[in-house]
Amino acid sequence: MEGAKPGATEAANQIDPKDTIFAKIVAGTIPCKKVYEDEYCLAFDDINPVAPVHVMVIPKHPVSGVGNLATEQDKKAMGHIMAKIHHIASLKGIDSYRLVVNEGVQAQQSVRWLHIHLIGGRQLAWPPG
Ligand code: IU
Repeated sequence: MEGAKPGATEAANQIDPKDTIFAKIVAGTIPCKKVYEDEYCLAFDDINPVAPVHVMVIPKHPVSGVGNLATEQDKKAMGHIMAKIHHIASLKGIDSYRLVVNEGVQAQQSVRWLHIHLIGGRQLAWPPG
C-alpha cells in the first residue's frame, strides 16, 4: 500500500500541538471565521471547505489527537464538545451532518491539534474514501 509508513503516526506524535496553526487560532493571533466558542471549545469555518458547511471544532487546550487523550481535562473537553456539536450545526442551519476525525498521517491528519470536521449542507456519500 502506498502512503504513510507504519509508525508514521508515532512520528507525527512528536509534533507539539502548541506549534500548530490551531494554537495561533485559539490564541487569536491568526483570525478565523468563528462559529461558536465557549470555555472548552472553538468552532470555526474550515478555510478549505469540502461541503457548504464545513466547521472545525477543536478543544481550546492543546491535544495532538485521539491517541493523546489522557487527562481529565481532555475527557471533559471532548465530552463537552460532543454535547455541543448539534448546537454548532444548528448555528449553520443544519441538523444532518457527518463528523470526521483524522488521526495520524495515514488518515491524512495534517494539523496535529485534535479537530472534528463537522460536514454537511449537501447529500453526503457513504462509504468515505
Ligand atoms: P486534517 O484532518 O488535519 O486533514 O484537517 C485539517 C483541516 O484544517 C483541513 O480541512 C484544513 O482545510 C483546515 N484548516 C483550516 O481551517 N485553517 C487553517 O489555517 C489550516 C487548515 I493550515
